[in-house]
Amino acid sequence: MKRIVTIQDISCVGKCSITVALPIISAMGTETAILPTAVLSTHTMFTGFTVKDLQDQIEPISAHWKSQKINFDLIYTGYLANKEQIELVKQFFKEFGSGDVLKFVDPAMADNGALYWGFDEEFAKTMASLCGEADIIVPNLTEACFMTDTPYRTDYDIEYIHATLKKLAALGTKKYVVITGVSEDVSQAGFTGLDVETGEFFTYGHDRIDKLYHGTGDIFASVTVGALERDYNIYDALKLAADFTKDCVAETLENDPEKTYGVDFEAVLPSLINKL
Ligand code: PXL
Repeated sequence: MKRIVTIQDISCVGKCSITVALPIISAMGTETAILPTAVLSTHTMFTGFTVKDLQDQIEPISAHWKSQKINFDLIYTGYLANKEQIELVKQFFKEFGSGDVLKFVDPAMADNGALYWGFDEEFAKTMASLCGEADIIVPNLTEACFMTDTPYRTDYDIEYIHATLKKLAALGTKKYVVITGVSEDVSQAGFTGLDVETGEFFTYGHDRIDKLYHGTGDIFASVTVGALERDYNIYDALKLAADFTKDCVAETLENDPEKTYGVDFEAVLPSLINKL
């Protein structure tokens, strides 16, 4: 059985990061190891949340895994709380990421034109350097803009998206750079990407649901990783992820439209598994 490791926080309530990645990737049939970087009572969009930093555990956990000859087919990183954690992940890439191991980075740090609580532009630049060491990156448009010094636009066109993808590729990502949530048909959501090796752009669009929920980027990234581990090609993996994320948003809109945290992916997970 394939085994991946995901490196991100545990938000105990919030339906994001590890509490999304672990159930989804496991249900898709891949062993999912976790390297938690922090424990928060909720994600950072709540007020008054607690945080216990676990970054002093990254090195000893890695050393133990090395001593046990544990390795991974893919390393998936999501929300990282500070620049030091990003540097520790780079070290982890060196130790566990050689050969065929895919390095998949979701630079979860911003949305809707703004950085999340606690992050600044310097953090975004450090995240950009991690993206440069990855094989696949899946920023949303806001994250892509922060990492490439591109003014964020809501009235974008495909030329702007392609230009931003080229700037992302210049960070050094080896295989695919993808901007999530944008499609060639700008009235639609989906994704647009660039195959760095061939220089070809690709895109997929579906009807846009005008409602923002937290953690949808983590759902998207997790399904993509789960599908890649089932040997889907990149386009089919991203398409599966985009459709599933849309279904999760639609489900949540029906159940609990004012929900302030993650989407109701649990209700839609069986239909994802049936599609595989
Ligand atoms: O889904 C991204 C995410 C993950 N983890 C924490 C967050 C967020 C977004 O705000 O706060 C702790």
